[in-house]
Amino acid sequence: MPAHVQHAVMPSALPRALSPSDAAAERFAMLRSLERKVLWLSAWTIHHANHVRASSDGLKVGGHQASSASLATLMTALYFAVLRPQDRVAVKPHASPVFHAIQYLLGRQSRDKLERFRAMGGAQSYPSRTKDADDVDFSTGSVGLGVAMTAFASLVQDYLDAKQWLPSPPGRGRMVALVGDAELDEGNVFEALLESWKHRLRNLWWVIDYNRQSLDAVVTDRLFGRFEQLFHNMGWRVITIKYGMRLREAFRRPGGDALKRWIDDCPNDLYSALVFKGGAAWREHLLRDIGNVAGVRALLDAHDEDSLAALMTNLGGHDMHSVVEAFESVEDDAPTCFIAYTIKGHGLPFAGHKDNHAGLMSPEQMAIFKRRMAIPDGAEWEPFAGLEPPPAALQAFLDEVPFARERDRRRTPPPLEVPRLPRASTARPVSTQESFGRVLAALARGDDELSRRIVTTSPDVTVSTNLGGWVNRKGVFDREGRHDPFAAEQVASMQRWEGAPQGQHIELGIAENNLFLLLAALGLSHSLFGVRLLPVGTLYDPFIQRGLDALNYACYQDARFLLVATPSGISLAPEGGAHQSIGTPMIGLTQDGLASFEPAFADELAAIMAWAFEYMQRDGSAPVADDLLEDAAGGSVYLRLSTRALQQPQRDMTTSLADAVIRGGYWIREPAAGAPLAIVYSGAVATEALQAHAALLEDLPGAGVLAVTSADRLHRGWQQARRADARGDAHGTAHVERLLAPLAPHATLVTLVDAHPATLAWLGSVRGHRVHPLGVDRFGQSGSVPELYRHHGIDTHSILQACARAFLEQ
Ligand SMILES: Cc1ncc(C[n+]2csc(CCOP(=O)(O)OP(=O)(O)O)c2C)c(N)n1
Ligand SMILES: [Mg+2]
Repeated sequence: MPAHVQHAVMPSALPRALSPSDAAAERFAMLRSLERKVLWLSAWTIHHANHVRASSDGLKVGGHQASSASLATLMTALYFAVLRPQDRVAVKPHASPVFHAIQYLLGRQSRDKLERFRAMGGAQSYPSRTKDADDVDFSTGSVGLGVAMTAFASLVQDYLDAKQWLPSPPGRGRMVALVGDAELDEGNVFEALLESWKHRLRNLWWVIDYNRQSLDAVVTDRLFGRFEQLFHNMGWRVITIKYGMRLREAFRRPGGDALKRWIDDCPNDLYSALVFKGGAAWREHLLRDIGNVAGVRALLDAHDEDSLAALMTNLGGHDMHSVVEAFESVEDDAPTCFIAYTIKGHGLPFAGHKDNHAGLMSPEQMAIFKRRMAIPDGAEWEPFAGLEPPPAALQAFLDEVPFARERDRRRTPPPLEVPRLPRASTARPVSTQESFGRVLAALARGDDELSRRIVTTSPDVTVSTNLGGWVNRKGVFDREGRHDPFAAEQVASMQRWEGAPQGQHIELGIAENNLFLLLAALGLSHSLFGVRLLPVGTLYDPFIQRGLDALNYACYQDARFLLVATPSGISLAPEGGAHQSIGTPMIGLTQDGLASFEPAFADELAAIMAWAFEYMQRDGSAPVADDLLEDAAGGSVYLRLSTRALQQPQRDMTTSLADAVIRGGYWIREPAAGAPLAIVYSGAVATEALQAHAALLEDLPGAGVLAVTSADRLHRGWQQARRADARGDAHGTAHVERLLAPLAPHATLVTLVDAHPATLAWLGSVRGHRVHPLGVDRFGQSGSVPELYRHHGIDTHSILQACARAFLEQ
């Protein structure tokens, strides 16, 4: 093991722990018993799922006994001794069985769900806020994201605290991540570290399960010194929990220094191999390397093979005293990283083996393990079977656990009312991006509850996504306040951005992962902290792809936010080929939890935004009439906007028009009954669609133009209607089915979008119409809008050509 972690900042409480009071001794006896139980239940849950429960399809069920064992001590200490109800935790994904075992012991997880681990409706493979029934704070699964999520949750907590909105008591909690050491390979962790330094984040604990193993391998020795330095550089306190009590005791004996040096110098992979091989192998290596140092031989002779193996694996992260002391040594709110030395598979037959990641104990190994745990047959799920303290004492201890003081840790504040949004229409041409900025700026001028709870954020594209007006009025959030020297020096600027605790815009660096993780945290504020926020995040549309996994992660947790992506497509024209987005509407179409829109006009956008602020707050408790889209459950919203200014229709946004816009589309030019042709467009290409239509009218007076405001919602409605059909449910017809009904059965749809043509091409399947899909499927050519539209075949001329071809084919 590397020596550079020598200056382990172990709390100085060692002597106190060695001569504990009776109460403390009792507490540790309880904690050690529970640790044993947690280890047993996690291993058994996985074993049961793989070996006892019949697999319905012959596929392996899986689960991670070794990764779970690695965290059994640390998680026992945290949940049963250290955490308080207001603390929030992201658990290393493959320690899910440990988490569920702890919840089971606290009476918050059922035996039935444990028995159905990884089965439909059972405890989830990785802790899930939305799919698990027990008390998951942050979902995990895609490594690195849960870790960073805690940083942004702490930022949200500070945001609420600065405005004195945080209910007190309980006041601020600690945001805790249980981090697999290989999770630190994920770049997003470092993006979050840097951002958390900028925001001077606090109440943040990252507990690194330093078992020196990843999935495939043992990690490089030289790596960890870098990490420790890095945390120091970012202003974190680092507490290394390296040796257990037994080892520390051995170090004080003659020969102990040499033993310590040997351990510190031992390469990670050799240490792991010896952990796996056991006592005889340790003895052989130690004798060969340091056997001639005074005292070493006697020190080794004092141990038989089992006790030598136990001594050499007595690392800090498996030593309850060391772990609890380390946690309890922290009394301030400084961000703290605990590097806990652990062994992957500790206490299991494959401990330390480099191939143990997905390793499962065989039935024979499990039988031996079960005997060692003193579990009688049939008592595998009994909470206290095989433990020394009497069940009543264990239960009494559990009843007093500080974390368990509050039973329901999820909050449900009531929704905020959404007032009428300001009219955003103008007589002059305007883009959806500009309209978005105008709606927000108008909201900022009001002082209603909605505008107080909107919080905006952007990864360094605040100005270029038109948030400037909003920020000028609402200010930038800064916990400690920050003056703008440009303003003080009276330098003329459009952006007057003082930083203040009251500010409602959170500035982020460019990393898009951070944007989505902050939206995830802001979008769970109601549930985590009891204060409802309406987060609005802006970025350039193509860079959704940079943070896509984090976006998916945010949606998976059911965080609620409004994502505004602009500019988009090739319509940004000379701004640059590298910033074009082609596939994002398909992301909008396929991303669960995200209702996606691409409006063309300002009045459509205003209707969608008003709906979005309400939709973001729904939780299924208020029914929605004719709810084919399952809108009662609510969700997040994605707006794909454009910088291209379009001539605006002069019309009233009636309730029925707004309703159609929200459902996903309306006839902006009604077709005649039995019309053989319709142009269908989405977004900024409305102008070309309408121009082509006007040119067609002479020859084809019945042709219509269908405005698609949400391909996503049209598609979803269609799918839901098909599913209802298959079930034999009486159901409403899908909106898209109704829209297309007037057309002739043999009609052609010429579809048009500044994005991949597949976005709308599926419309032909709704009623069996022929489709000519126009769109963009080549990336990166710069030019003016007319040049690019011609180049990609989405200009008026190309539409007319497609219409003409449609007739030749009919
Ligand atoms: C983003 C992502 N990539 C890959 C994986 C697959 N994976 C699951 S666990 C793991 C290794 C984890 O090692 P570590 O974090 O050290 O945890 P340990 O198993 O050692 O406890 C990998 C690569 C994943 N879950 N997420
Ligand atoms: Mg590891």
